[in-house]
Amino acid sequence: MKRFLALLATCATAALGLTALTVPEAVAAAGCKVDYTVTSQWQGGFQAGVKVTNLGDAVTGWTLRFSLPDAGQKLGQGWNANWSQSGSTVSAVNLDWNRTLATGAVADLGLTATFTGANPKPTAFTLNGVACTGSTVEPTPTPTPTPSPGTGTPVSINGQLHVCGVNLCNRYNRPIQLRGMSTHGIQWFAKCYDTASLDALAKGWNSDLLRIAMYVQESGYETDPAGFTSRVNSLVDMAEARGMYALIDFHTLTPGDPNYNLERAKTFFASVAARNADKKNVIYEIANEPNGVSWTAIKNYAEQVIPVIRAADPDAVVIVGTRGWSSLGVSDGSNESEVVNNPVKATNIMYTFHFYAESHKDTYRAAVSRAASQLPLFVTEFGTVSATGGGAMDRASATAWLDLLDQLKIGYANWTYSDAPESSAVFKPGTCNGSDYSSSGVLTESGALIKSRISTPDNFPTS
Ligand code: IDC
Repeated sequence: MKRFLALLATCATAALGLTALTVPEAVAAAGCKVDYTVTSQWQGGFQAGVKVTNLGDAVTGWTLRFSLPDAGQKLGQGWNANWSQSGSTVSAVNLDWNRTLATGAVADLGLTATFTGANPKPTAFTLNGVACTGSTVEPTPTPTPTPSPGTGTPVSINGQLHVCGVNLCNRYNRPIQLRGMSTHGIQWFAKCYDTASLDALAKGWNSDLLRIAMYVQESGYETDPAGFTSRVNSLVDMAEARGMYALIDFHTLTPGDPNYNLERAKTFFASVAARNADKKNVIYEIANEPNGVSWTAIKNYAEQVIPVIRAADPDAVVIVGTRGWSSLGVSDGSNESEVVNNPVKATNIMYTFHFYAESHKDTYRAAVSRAASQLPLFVTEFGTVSATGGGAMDRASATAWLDLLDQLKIGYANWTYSDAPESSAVFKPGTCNGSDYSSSGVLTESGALIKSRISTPDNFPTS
């Protein structure tokens, strides 16, 4: 059958008088099937999943096209492909990691769009120019492989990460959860991040990531841009050498409007993105906790900083802070809908959610539960204590949070991997003067709980 189709293709090529040289590398698929589902709809907008099954020969490089029947339908954001719209035609071109589509394989794409009329379903789906009418021809079912846990470090197993729908996916395009630690302000606690402490974090703690909290104010980046950029880069290298992901946190806090630091952010991210572009372990967090500022202003900031990162490092995941100290707006009396209804115009991005277990409970958990089916979320910072970073640990709330994040496969970093004299620190004061970062004697109450949670096996899927 395949040979017959190949022959047909050859005949068609010959009949059109084309030479072999004009046949693009991405050959036409012989057939395809599209499952298009509106997964949520709100006033004037919707999100849809588009599953494309290749029923023809394997292709390396593909373009999906379809037509939006209503003039009011306009593409917003798309993921797992490069999306564009011209007139009523929408195109989705493969990304590097999903360019190969074997016979029977599925490309799982998604998009958001606005609409004004009845929101009819798209029509005239084609894959590499071939109509996707394949609902009658079912591909030979390929058994779904059982995920087998990989051996190696988090980075050697998972490789370059990307956002897939609402999840963070590894190089096998499987959702993963990263669990790890945040530094304290590197301007104050530099001594806590040396060979011994990072060895312990990677091995004794089995941490998947190191969040590098580079404060911008409070004696941080603004006082010595070159010095802090270089400190961040060397921590990225130390994480990489130990197989951990590095989350570069542009730790804005006061003032709360990230636009106050817009020019600094552009300068900083242009530099770190160019320097680390070839690494697989870097994730960019562009604004720690916007506060006292609208979502629109945060979104404007993101839409100026993200292109700077993309220009230098096109495939890295970028995480965008949210309103109300990265509470998805909840701490300002709003909620996730302001983001869902007005997402940042960029692909391969996630949104930040932060919590402190003693201060943020059921209302916040409810918001995360709702938002998790609509937005890619990453808890880049959380504490088991109160939002001051101190006070008693709230074990019940912290456990409820961590169970929820595990269940939703939402990645997280705990505040802080340091010996700061406050209950959110995982080490007792003075620990960073020595070289023991693993024994139970150096841990605070929060440290013991957090270590027990993040050191369990990851079982990252490898197929
Ligand atoms: C706190 C530190 C504290 C420091 C203060 C400075 O724990 O030692 O003096 O910052 O601004 C956040 C922030 C984070 C805070 C933390 C605890 O992202 O910078 O760290 N927190 O207050 N958001 C909610 C809580």
